[in-house]
Amino acid sequence: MKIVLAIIQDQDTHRLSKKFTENNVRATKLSTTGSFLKSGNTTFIIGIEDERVDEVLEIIKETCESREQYMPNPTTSIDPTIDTFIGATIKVPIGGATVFVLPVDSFHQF
Ligand code: 2BA
Repeated sequence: MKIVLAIIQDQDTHRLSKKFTENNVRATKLSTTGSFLKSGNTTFIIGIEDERVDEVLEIIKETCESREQYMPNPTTSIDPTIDTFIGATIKVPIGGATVFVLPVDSFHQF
C-alpha cells in the first residue's frame, strides 16, 4: 500500500473529489496553505493499493489544471515583517498538482 499526498488548487477540489468517488478511490481532504503565496490550497491524502497508484496519478493529472496567479512583488515590501506591499505584481505559475508517493508500513481500520 502507498499514501499519495496531492497538493492541488482549491478550484480543482470539487472535480477531483467527484472523480475519486466515481472511481472508488478513498481520500481525505485537508485545507492547507502554500507557504509562498500564503493562499489556500487543498491537500488530499489517498491510501491506495500499490497496483492502483498509477491510476490515481492519472486521475489527478487529467483533473488538475496549471494556472498563473499574480502577487505583489515581495522585493518591494515596505517592511518585511508585515504583509504590506507596494509596487509591481509578479506572475507566479502554479502547477496542476504537487504529488508525493510514500510507502505505508501497515494499515488498520478499527
Ligand atoms: P505555494 O508555496 O504557495 O507556491 C505557489 C507557487 O509559487 C509554486 O507553485 C511555485 O510556482 C511558486 N513558488 C513557490 N516557492 C517559490 C520560491 N521560493 N520562489 C519562487 N517561486 C516559488 P507549485 O510549485 O505548483 O506549488 C504549489 C503548492 O504546492 C505550493 O504553494 C505548496 O503549497 C505546495 N508545494 C510545492 N512544492 C512543495 C514541496 N516541495 N513540499 C511541500 N509542498 C510543496
